[in-house]
Amino acid sequence: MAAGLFITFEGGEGAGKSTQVRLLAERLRAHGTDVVITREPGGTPFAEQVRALILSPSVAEHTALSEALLFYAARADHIGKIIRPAMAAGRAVLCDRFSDSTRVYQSIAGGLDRKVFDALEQLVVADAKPELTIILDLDPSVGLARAEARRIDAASGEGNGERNVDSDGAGRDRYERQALAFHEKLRAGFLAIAAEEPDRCVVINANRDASQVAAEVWSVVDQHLQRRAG
Ligand code: T5A
Repeated sequence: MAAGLFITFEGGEGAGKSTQVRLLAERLRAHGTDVVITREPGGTPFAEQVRALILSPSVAEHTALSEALLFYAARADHIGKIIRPAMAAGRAVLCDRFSDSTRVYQSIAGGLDRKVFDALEQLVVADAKPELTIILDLDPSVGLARAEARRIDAASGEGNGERNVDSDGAGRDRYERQALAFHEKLRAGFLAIAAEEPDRCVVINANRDASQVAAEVWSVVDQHLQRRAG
């Protein structure tokens, strides 16, 4: 793709992706970089509609292929309307989850054939791949507890409750309701991707204060930018 910067954040539930996207954006903006913050599923009106359907606890039962096709339908719109234009304009795109989440949730943990995943990835993403992926690694029980604490804050009016649109009566979306073993599989899946693609992926220990995590994220991004410039 063209000259812009495309960084994705990946990891399990409550690992701190949205928090770190926001903190990195602040830091890049302070250095004069034009930043676009976006997320998946979502990022465009159509993709947000698909998000509401996929994450709804009341969505009818469906196959892993149907689910993957929905994620890629949303992704095609997101890439075409947001990611490619921002990259062409030389902007920095920070995306909260992207294709690695499909590979982990729908393929590694969900059973979608790897060849089907690769074919969809080639068809929809092609060269619109992130040049850097930060994987926030955290014991899933800690991440789920953080998500739970946020729900309690939102219910008591202290949080913004932004994610409740996707959730059930208890405030959890369809994936957060899965058993711990599923979440352990996700964690192993993200670590396997990082081991397979060390040039693109960096694993960061997310079991620390958000400011400590942010400092390491910045160090990784700074090194990446220096390598790129040199
Ligand atoms: N999905 C997505 C797929 O199955 N396939 C796909 O292809 C894609 C793209 C998206 C769901 O869709 C699935 C994966 C997901 O299940 P979502 O609501 O976007 O749903 O879910 P998450 O991305 O997991 O979002 P979360 O909000 O749950 O997690 P984050 O973004 O990792 O965490 P964040 O930053 O919102 O923080 C959570 C809470 O912890 C606190 C925050 O203040 C917040 O309250 N926190 C910390 N607390 C202590 N220490 C730290 N270091 C902290 N950092 C943040």
